Order: sequence, then C-alpha cells, then structure tokens
Amino acid sequence: MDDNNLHYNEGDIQVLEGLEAVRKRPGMYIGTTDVKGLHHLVWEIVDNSIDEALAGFCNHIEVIINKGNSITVKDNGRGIPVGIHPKTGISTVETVYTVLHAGGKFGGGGYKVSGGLHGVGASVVNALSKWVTVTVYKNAKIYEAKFENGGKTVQSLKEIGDCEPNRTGTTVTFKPDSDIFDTDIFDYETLKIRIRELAFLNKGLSLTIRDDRDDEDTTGETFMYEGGITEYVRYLNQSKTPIHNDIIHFEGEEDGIVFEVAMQYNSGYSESVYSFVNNINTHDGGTHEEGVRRALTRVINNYARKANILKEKDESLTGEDVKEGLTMIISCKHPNPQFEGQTKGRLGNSEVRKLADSVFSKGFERFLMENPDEAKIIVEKTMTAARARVAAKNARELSRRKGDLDVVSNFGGKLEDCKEKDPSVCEIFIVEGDSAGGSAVKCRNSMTQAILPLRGKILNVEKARMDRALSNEEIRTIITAFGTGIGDNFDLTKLRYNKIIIMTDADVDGAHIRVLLLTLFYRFFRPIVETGHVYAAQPPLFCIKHGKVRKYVLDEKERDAYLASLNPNTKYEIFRMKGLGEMDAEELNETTMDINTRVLRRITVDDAIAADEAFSMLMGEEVEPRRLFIEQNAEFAKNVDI
Ligand code: 1YM
Repeated sequence: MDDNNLHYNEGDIQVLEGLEAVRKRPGMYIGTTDVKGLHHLVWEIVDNSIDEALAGFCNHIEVIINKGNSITVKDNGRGIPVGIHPKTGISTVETVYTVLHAGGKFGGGGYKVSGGLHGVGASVVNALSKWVTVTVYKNAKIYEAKFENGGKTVQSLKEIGDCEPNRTGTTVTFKPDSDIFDTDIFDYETLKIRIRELAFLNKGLSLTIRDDRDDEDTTGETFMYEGGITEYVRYLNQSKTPIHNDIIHFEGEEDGIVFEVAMQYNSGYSESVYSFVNNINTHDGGTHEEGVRRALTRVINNYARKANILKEKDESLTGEDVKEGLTMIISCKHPNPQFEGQTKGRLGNSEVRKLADSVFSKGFERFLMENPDEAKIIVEKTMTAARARVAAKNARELSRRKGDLDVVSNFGGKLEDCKEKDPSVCEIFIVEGDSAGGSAVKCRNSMTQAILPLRGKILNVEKARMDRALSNEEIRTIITAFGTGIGDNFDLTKLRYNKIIIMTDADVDGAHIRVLLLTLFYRFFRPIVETGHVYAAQPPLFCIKHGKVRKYVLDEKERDAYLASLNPNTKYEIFRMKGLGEMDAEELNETTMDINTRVLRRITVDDAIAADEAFSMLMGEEVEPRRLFIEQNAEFAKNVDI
C-alpha cells in the first residue's frame, strides 16, 4: 500500500464513491460508451487546455494518439496549480483529477468551455481510464501524478525533475478502460475534424494532431488560423462559388460576452449557417442565432427599400429569402451560458439576442453602405430567392389542388404501397431501376413493405431550387410517398414509413444514386435523416456455395473470413453477385429485404458540418475539390454516410 491509501479519511471515501458512480453509469456523464463516448474523453481534457487558451495563457495544444491507443494532450499554459488545495487537503492536480465536478474553475470567472451536455471534466476521464499520468511544468520543476483502474491514486503529485525556468504547461496521458467502452480504438479523422474546428473557432491558437500508432515518423498536422471564423467560412465555401469577394466579419463585446460572426454568399441554394457557444456547436440555434437572423432580414429589407430595389408595392423579403446560399459562422463566448432543449443544443441567454442583433446590424448596414457593388449582388440574390419561393409555393399549391402531393392515390403505378397503415411497422424501399423494382415487388411482404422504383438518376437538388425540384417527377413521387410535405409544411409526425431504405447496387452508379437521394433527404427532409429513419440496404457482393449451403457475404473481408472458417477440405464455389436487377426475387428477398436475413446500415448525421461539406463537395459546381475529395477518399460512398 502506498502513502495515500494509509490515510483513508471521509474525503477519500467520498472521492472513490464519486468516481465509482461514474463507472457505474458512464452514460450519465459522457452520453454513450460507444466510439463517440470514447472520443468524448479526449475533448474533456482538451477543454481544459482550451480554457487556458481563452484565459490568455496558452497558444499551443497537441493531441497525440500513442501506440496502444492511449492519448496524450499537451498544452503550454500555466500548468495546473501544484499546491495543496484548501478544501481537499491534497494537491490541486489530484483534486482536479479525482473529485467529481471539480474539473472546472474553482472560483468561477473565465469561460468554462464545457458548458455543454457533459461538461464534467478531468475526473470523469480518470474514472473511465485504465491509467492516467498528469505532468505539470511549472516553477522550473516537473511534477507528476499517476492514477490507475478508474482513478485510484497510485502516485500523489511529486516533483520528478527540473525544467527550463520559462517552460510551463500541462501534459496528460490516459488509456481508456476497455471494460467500459465498446471499442478502444481512436479514429484520427474524427479527432482531426474537431481539432481543425477548434483552430477555426479560436483564432491564433495552434493545435497539432499526430498519430504515433504506426512506426512511420510523422510530424502530424498543425492547424492555426489568424483569421479565425473568417477562414472557416472560406473553407466551407471552397467547393462552392462565392458571389462576392469579401468574407464579411463583425465582432463585439459586452459584459464579458464576446460575439463574432463571419459570412459570405455563394451561388448555391442551401444555407450553411452554424453557430457555436464556447466552441460548442449549438445545433438548435438559440438567442445568438436569432439575433443575427432577425438583423440580417431587417437590414437587407431596409437597404433594398432605401435603394429602391424593393419597390413600395413589393412584399418584404423573408428569413427564407436571405439565407439562400448563405455560409455563416456565428461564435459566442459567454461566461455563463444557459443551454436549453432536450439535447442542450440551443443557447437560452436572452441578453445575447440583443448583442448579436446590434453588433450584426450596425456592422452589416455599414458594409452595405460602403460596398454598393457587393450590396447589389447580395440583394439581388435574395430577390431571386424570393421570386423562387413564390414560384415554389404556387407549384406546391397547384399540386395540392390537383391532390398529387398530399394524397397517396395516383402514383401512375410507380409506388407499390404496403397495406398496413401504421407507420411504425411500415418501410419503403427506394429501388434503383425498374427490373430490380419488379423483383422487389414480387418478393416483398406486401403488408409492411412498399416499393418505389426509380428510373435513372434523380435530380441533383444541390444545383436546383425548390421550384424546379418540385416539377421533377421522381421527387414529387418521393414527397407524396413520405407524406410529410416539405419546406414550411414539413411535418415529421406525418411520415408514413418508419424506415426509408435506399436500395442501390454495390457499384459506382449505385453509390451515385445513393448520394443523390441522400442529398435530397438532407436538404429537403433533414429531420428524417436526423431522427434516424434513413437506411441503406447492403446487397452482398459474393455468394459462396458449398453443399446445400448458400452464404452471402458483403465484401472481400467477410468472404475471406468465411472461407477461412470452412473445413479445409470443403469444396466450394464463389459467385460474384451482379446488380440487384439480375437477382431473382428469392435471392433479392434473402439478401436485401427479408428482415430476418438482410443487413441494413442506418445513415446518421452526427456531424452536420462534415455532411454539408461532403454534399457540397460531391454534388456542387466545382469540379476540382470533388476530384480531390474522391481521390482522397477512395471509397467515396462511405464518406457520405457520415
Ligand atoms: C492537457 C490538459 O488541464 N491545462 C490546464 C488546466 C488548468 C490550468 C492551466 C490553470 C487554471 C487556473 C490557474 C485557473 C486548470 N486548473 C484548474 C484549477 N491541460 C490542462 N492549464 N492556473 C492553471 O483556472 O485559475 C483546473 S484546470 F482548478 F486547478 F485551477
């Protein structure tokens, strides 16, 4: 037994009970214990370094994936205080790592970044780790503390050597406990995307990410943007076509609340507006976003009226009109953010609405005045959007009058609907090609499975507005079949199928159709994707026949694994499966449709920004970024299923 454990007191027991509670219910502290939860541990530690950077004491942070999938996070801040903490009687370092909820600021003040869902700090990481080592460089000395098996102190903080007098900082290395997590393998790309985002959101802060798992000598990648969110907007628009040169940027501060926005219009039709509070993506918006949207609509209307572009008789532009083709990042740093909503994804602080409105409207009014050419381009873009909105509304109304968007009756024989009316048990297969559609109709369970065959490629909605999309046959059929309506009329509760299953061939054409459909769903029916209703069927690539057994496998890897599992003397034949259209009904049923044997993949959008990027890249105007993207992501279809 070491020194610490000799003197168990009330406080120690409470500490252990605290960390034990985290181990018993990890989900309560980090959301999940899947791969997402695993990565969450990294962000808990990085948050402490970011706080130190926001306080102005740190300008470099490094994240390293070590051999064996432990993680090291380093910063060059002041170093966690090494003195004895007055409340716990142990070193502050140990307190931060062993006392639940002590990860944040003790005395208040500063920006506590982890204001989001699970902002609980370093002790939770410790509780969920096999081992943790904390090293602090401070006072020309190196200090170290070690913990094992869910946060038990095995070495209290002690001096272990000297360092350069001007070197300060904190280094933490931890190994997640594989008894707790479903997987213990870190994904470099996942970490990199967030590291880059943190660099965009904290101008001037440099962040490095490095993978040391293989033996190659790598220096990793370093991200640093002097321009901050202005550079973020430039990055998001790189595969789009900006319609004016400047990226417009405003900033303001009041009572310790820092508010910042950057924007640029592009020639596309979708909006890419993302907001953050203390570096956390507020995916449901909130007061900071509301302030900006309100001000944007008002300022453009005022300008257009004053310039007489919008005539007296003309209706005012709406919030819809001014966001078409808009790429915008809103970032707010708040000392005391209130997050609201079920997933805590919305900022609630009402004082921010006013600040955001005032900073944005003053800045944008001035920008329009000083840049009449750009002002004209922007106003004209919003006017075109308004005209298209009216046209789309008319098209929708016409359709409704004709009854062909709302009532599932006349599909011209295309949709083979299911008999059951309870959506919770119904599914719809959107099938590539008529012949596969034919087999699918033959072998389906007609009670619960509807089939919608698509002829050829559907319209790319990334390059078309709502009104044009609405005049497209395939898209109209999909809208009608889903039953939810679109745009202002969208209603998720009206969705007629619990599962929407995209069934395309396992080849490049199939992947392309899948991407077109996902683009349509993402742009027009986003909540359907967000709530996990969309799936991809996975038709097998090979069939292995031996004796009376027919075994379908998804890919080469599964094939090889299956063959290896066979008795070496087994005689077998391997068939490469052709397209869906060439399977007979029985085969199609067994491999892709029968709920007992098929393999479906749920399409999720964990990261809306990455999905947006992928869709613009794959579907947008610019060829070069698409070529690069596909080149860098050989299995490109995979990357769309973010
Ligand atoms: C790799 C992880 O934890 N850095 C870090 C943490 C702290 C400080 C500096 C710090 C904060 C303060 C004063 C303060 C923390 N300190 C505390 C606490 N990197 C990493 N760098 N001096 C240093 O907030 O006043 C918690 S985190 F509570 F001990 F002050």
